[in-house]
Amino acid sequence: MVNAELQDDLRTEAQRLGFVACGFTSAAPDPQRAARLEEYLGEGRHGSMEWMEARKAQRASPQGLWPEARSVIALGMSYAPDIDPLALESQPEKARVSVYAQGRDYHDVVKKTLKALARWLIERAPESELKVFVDTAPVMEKPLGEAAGIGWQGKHTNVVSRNHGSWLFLGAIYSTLDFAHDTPGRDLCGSCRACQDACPTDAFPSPYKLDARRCISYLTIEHKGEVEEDLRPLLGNRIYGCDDCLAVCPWNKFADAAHRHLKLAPRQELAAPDLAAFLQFDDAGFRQFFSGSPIKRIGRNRFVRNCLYAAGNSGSAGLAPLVRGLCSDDDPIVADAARWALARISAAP
Ligand code: B12
Ligand code: SF4
Ligand code: SF4
Repeated sequence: MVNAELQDDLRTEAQRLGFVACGFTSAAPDPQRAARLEEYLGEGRHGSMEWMEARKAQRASPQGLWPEARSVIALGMSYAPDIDPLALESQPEKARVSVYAQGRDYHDVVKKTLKALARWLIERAPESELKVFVDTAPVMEKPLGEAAGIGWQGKHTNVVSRNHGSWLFLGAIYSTLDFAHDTPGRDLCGSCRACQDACPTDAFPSPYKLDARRCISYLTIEHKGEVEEDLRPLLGNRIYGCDDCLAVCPWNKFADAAHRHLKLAPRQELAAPDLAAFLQFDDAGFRQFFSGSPIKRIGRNRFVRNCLYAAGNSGSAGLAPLVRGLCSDDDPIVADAARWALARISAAP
């Protein structure tokens, strides 16, 4: 067992580096966690994210990915906003970019900070080995975060923290060391169902379960083709991700933007951008504007597709000339979205 002093020092170092939450749990398999992943995949709730199915055994438990792992160090970094993320709901000609994507790519910021913490640990325990993860590896970061006590998986399925609400990015370090385990986070959702009621697309078949196929985050970021016509009006002006279920969580009252990691500050020009400007991006302009942003990942075509659905939903005749120009776009999915948007604008009262 790792001595208590090293474990305490590690928590302090995590905090010094900018993680607001740090907890420890076992790397051993947890049958309930594995069964719930199985159920999620079995019901097809992951949609076209085949990579979830492909590495199911590794995802189900830390030791499934790395048999030598003994402990998981779960970490949380705050990205608490200082403005109301829902404020642009009533301004249809503005584009809503979810809070998590308004600043620098969190993958880079969290990964870099995890690596700094990893270096610190290896210097003190050179005989040990570790691996660091954020988001992209087959790791179930949310249930591991809950098991390590940094919060609980709320009814919107994300980890909620008593101190930082729903605005935490998660990261994990798998280690060959035996750390003492923290007490798992206790579910404090109670009778609240604000997130369930706030979801514009009814993406929760029941509390604690998400059907990604209906989630705007999935539709605008992960989904490659055309979005089904009956879902398009529900996207509103959300062009990259969605914050609605997170933003209404009452535990956010304890979140404070002062605890946000310095490198996660939002870019001013993404706070209330005009749809009109985004509709004019060509490939080079898109890549230049979103350099260092997670948005760059989806490419110009999917981004403009999303902006066209939002333009259609705005019903704004002022956007019609730009939309009309995109009806003959080289990308058939963009052209389809433009035709849909134009029809919707024409039909608007
Ligand atoms: C795939 C994925 C998505 C998909 C699917 C999301 C999902 N809920 O599965 C999509 C694209 C929709 C998505 C959206 C978002 N994501 Co995402 N996503 C992931 C990813 C890569 C894997 C998640 C996963 O394993 N899903 C599989 C299912 C099985 O997991 P689950 O939701 O945990 O399912 C549990 C519950 O259903 C529960 N359960 C089931 N039945 C029951 C019954 C009861 C009674 C109870 C109590 C529980 C329970 O058990 C299951 C297993 O624990 C993680 C990163 C990672 N590697 O972990 C990020 C991650 C979850 N995403 C994150 C974020 C920030 C978002 C968005 C907020 C982004 C945005 N603003 O648009 C939205 C939030 C949408 C939402 N409400 O979940 C963060 C969440 C941080 C946090 N505090 O929890 C993560 C951890 C990335 C990170 N490193 O920070 N995401
Ligand atoms: S992110 Fe938006 S669409 Fe997805 S579950 Fe939450 S409220 Fe619903
Ligand atoms: S909004 Fe309510 S039900 Fe949803 S996660 Fe927060 S406390 Fe739980």
